[in-house]
Amino acid sequence: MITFITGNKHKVIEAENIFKDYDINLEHIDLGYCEPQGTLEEVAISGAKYASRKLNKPVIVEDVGLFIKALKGFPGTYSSYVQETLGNQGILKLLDGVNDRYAEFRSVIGYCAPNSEPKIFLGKVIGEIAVEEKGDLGFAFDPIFYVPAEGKTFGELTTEEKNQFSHRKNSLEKFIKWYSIQ
Ligand code: ITT
Repeated sequence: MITFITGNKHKVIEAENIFKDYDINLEHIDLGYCEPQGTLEEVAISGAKYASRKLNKPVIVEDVGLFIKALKGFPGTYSSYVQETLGNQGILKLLDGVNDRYAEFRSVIGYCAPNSEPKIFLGKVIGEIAVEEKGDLGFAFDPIFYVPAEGKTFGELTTEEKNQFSHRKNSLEKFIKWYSIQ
């Protein structure tokens, strides 16, 4: 049994859909942990270590950032705050008239068991910031994250479709591969 520590129910739905193909039981607890300001990796390491000690169970946590090239990687590690303040419309305004719309989602999974040190797994997906919001599936930045190969935003993809190649799929799959041979 692995416990996924998150306050985001959309992450849980996606993770459950990814884990269902494997023989690993996943439970979910919203523990709330203090996130230090730092890289995605630092946040995942400290969160996983804290939660595994606190619950005395093996846990995973996930820290995500949207990195927009034309904004020099912003909002990156500030993604949560920016989603709550500027929102998608604010990001579209910042990119008004900008041609290079390259962006990446990065997901870092931190895993830790009570008596060991944390490990991290990075997954990415590349795409572009759309010129307008599209789709009402997914959550947060999904309606403005356009995937050229699909011709759609994440907001227009079902959970199953997004889970074929998302940042979360890639980080969780790396974790699952490693975990399965422990
Ligand atoms: P935790 O409790 O797991 O920390 P959170 O929602 O605070 O949940 P993050 O800090 O990892 O998650 O995410 C930073 C921001 O990016 C936040 O606003 C998320 O809603 C958003 N986000 C994360 N994954 C996303 C995805 O797959 N699609 C769109 N937005 C996403």
